[in-house]
Amino acid sequence: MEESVDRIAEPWGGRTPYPRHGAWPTRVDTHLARGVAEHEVQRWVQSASILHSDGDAMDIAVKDGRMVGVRGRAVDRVNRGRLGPKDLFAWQANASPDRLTRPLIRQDGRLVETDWPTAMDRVVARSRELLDERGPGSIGFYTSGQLFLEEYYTLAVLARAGIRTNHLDGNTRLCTSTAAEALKESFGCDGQPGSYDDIDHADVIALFGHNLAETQPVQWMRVLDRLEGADPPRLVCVDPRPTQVARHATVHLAPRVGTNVALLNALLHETIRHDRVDHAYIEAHTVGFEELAARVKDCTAEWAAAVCDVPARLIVEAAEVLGGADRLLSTVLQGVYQSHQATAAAVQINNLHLIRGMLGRPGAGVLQMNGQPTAQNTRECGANGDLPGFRNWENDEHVADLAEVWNVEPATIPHYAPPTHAMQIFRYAEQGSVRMLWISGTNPAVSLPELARIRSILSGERLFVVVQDLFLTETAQLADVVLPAATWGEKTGTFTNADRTVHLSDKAVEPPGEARPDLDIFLDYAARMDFRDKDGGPLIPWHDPESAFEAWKRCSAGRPCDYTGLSYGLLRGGSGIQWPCTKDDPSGTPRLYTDGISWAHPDRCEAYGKDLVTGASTSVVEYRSLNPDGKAMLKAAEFLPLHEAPSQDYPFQLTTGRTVYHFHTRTKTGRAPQLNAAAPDVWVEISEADAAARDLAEGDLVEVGSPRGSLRGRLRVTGLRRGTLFVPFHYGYWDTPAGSGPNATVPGRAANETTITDWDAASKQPLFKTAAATLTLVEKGGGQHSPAPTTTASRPGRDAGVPATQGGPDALARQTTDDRPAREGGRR
Ligand SMILES: Nc1nc2c(c(=O)[nH]1)N[C@H]1C(S)=C(S)[C@@H](COP(=O)(O)OP(=O)(O)OC[C@H]3O[C@@H](n4cnc5c(=O)[nH]c(N)nc54)[C@H](O)[C@@H]3O)O[C@H]1N2
Ligand SMILES: Nc1nc2c(c(=O)[nH]1)N[C@H]1C(S)=C(S)[C@@H](COP(=O)(O)OP(=O)(O)OC[C@H]3O[C@@H](n4cnc5c(=O)[nH]c(N)nc54)[C@H](O)[C@@H]3O)O[C@H]1N2
Ligand SMILES: [Mo]
Repeated sequence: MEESVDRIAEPWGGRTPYPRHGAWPTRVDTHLARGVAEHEVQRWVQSASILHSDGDAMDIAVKDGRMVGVRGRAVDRVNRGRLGPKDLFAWQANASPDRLTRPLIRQDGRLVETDWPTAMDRVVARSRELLDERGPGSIGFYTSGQLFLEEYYTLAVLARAGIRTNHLDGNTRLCTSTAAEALKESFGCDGQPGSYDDIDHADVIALFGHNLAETQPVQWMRVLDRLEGADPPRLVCVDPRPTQVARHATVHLAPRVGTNVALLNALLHETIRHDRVDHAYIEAHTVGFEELAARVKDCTAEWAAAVCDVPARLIVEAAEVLGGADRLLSTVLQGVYQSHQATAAAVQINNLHLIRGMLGRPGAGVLQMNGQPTAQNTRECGANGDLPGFRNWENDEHVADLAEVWNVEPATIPHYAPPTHAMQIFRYAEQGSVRMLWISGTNPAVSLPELARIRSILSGERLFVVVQDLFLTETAQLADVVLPAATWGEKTGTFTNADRTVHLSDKAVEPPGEARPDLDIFLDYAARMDFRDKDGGPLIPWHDPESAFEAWKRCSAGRPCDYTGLSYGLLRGGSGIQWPCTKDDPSGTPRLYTDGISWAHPDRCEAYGKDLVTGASTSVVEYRSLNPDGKAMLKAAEFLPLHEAPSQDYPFQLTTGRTVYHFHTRTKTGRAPQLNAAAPDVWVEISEADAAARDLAEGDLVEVGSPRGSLRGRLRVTGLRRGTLFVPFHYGYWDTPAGSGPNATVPGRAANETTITDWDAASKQPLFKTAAATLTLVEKGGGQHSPAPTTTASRPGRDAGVPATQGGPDALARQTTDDRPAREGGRR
């Protein structure tokens, strides 16, 4: 069957219901530029989306050397042909006239165009000067979760063994460092236990601080399809906002922001009290149960109800649903990772699964989610605060093994202290010990907390800033050198989604002007710096994406993220494949820990763990005595008061996040007309009760203030919990308002003007979700509406008279489904 659907008005498209344990039917979504017919497409080039961590596989339509559309790949395990609104429309940004086409350097205070040799010479000259005068610790790299595996690996080698600096991290610090930390704390090692296929088999799906509907819309389609099929799952949603997930939940808990640990401790209390635990699993595979049981002994539903401000009866009900599940799937994301006690809370969700034995079986699994499309690769390649291949920086054998792969002396690789985390790298830049910061694929002048501080650090005289991006972003405008990068669709490489599925993305079109793939830029720099291995050969002998991938395979061999069975050839044509993938099992691995816990042994683990409250490191000696046999670790945590609680002066709790139509700082989605029109400007969400109490209404212009700064936006009154405000963080200075040209600026609307410089003790992830704030009326709306979409969590309350969000003719996408009834599936 074929249908045309306005995918702005209907972000999730039509339903293809299927039964529990059934196979998710295919539905192929296609969008082509207006005026282009399908038979005119000259080539379809294989790729996957890089606008979230789902890994939606798609083919890029090419005509006359230009991208003209996209089509979902029916053969792929992740999406079976479906695409979300961003997947369908954001490719248009590649051809934006705002793309950087030549390098820029700062001259007499202004950025001026130059050629590549001049720009690179400047970067190399400053690097050499700093290495001579101040040593490797004066150079830092801040990268992304949006480049390709081959690029991160190259960057990790050049930074760690070329420059020999410890200051290399990704914006994954803001995104999934808590996911990685929680997995290390519980399982001794990073690596996603579950699989998206668990959605097919679960009878209960619990989403903790995860707005799946808007942030991985294709997996939400899968949940919706199951909800309409036979034997549907029950959903438990923990989120202060009335998200689509909350609206479909059997139990929706809307706790006070920052109280996840209290709520989870009560859920664990109820689970243990009713003995809904798997004693055999606990005995065989875990340590620490007694301590956990003791810690949550007094955490009754009534106690948590008071802390979290949710009815005790709902907590009991949620515990019954979770405890009664035959196959429980939980997902966790930023409502946990960017909130108070992030790691402690994420670990309690692992604990719930471990004590219930809900792991390593179809439908029973945990997804400690990723956010960014390639964040998994930043982590596994060691372009974040870890060593490549999940090697333990405190274990000399792991360092020696890495040194062998790179043919360098172990002492070459800095491992005197943990790799420096991003918040600390910026602190060093602020203090002046880091003098050069190379920023690739991220826009910290909008995405880091407390922007006034970030702007001042980046624009300071002392710091030499290199920015590698597609556009002249808010960050690039503060740089000393700007390097124009080629991106998705213009370069080849691989990346891995949140359930370990590796996809290949082939080059479809030429990059604009002189823009170059990030890999080429890093390779060029390494060659100019003349980095050598211990025998005098080039430190980085590879020269293109495929040879970089082959080099990474050697580094991953025998590690948890083993890629040795994969190749570009194997990844072309069919579905993406889940690591670990070895020559013996080239079909990949659906789930980890199917057969017990495999990477927690003291000799094998990636980390010895931390105290969840203070972040203090556990020593190897302590680890060996706690966990000599390498089992999963049940780590308990007590609830602690918020760092910044509402007060008389700042009565609201401000939380921030996303909408379905935009990606981050909108450098791509803001340049796709359908997406931009659906959510063109910032807004402020408030609850009906708070609006009524302050005589505020839809469309009023308000100012939200915190001790750090303020922003202005129009109000949207929703079913949000009272005492809370929500602001999307997508809107920086950059804008394209009609008639004012591509680089018009709108100051004072970024959420991060207000957020706090503070982070989780264990994962070092910043707390974007919990700031205390004021709200003041600037002017009444006078009949205006806020620009917030009506299709999502920002749906207006009763009688607001807001026109429905629609896309019109340019937002139509074709949806092709199979008419045969859904089949019974295998239990993979
Ligand atoms: N459309 C879209 N999709 C994206 C992205 C995007 O920018 N746009 N970005 C991608 C990336 S990098 C990421 S990291 C993911 C993020 O994906 P999500 O984590 O799903 O997105 P957020 O909106 O940041 O936060 C999720 C929810 O956390 C809730 N929350 C806030 N504070 C708390 C709290 O204290 N407790 C609980 N339980 N919940 C709380 C918020 O109400 C919000 O609905 O999305 C990915 N997908
Ligand atoms: N208040 C608040 N702040 C937040 C969050 C929140 O929920 N609330 N979420 C945090 C999270 S989870 C994340 S992931 C971050 C995201 O924050 P950022 O990473 O800063 O956001 P993006 O807009 O994705 O920035 C990516 C940049 O890379 C560029 N780019 C894209 N593709 C390529 C490429 O192939 N090569 C190169 N060189 N550049 C490329 C884009 O043009 C863009 O400028 O924001 C964090 N900040
Ligand atoms: Mo993220």
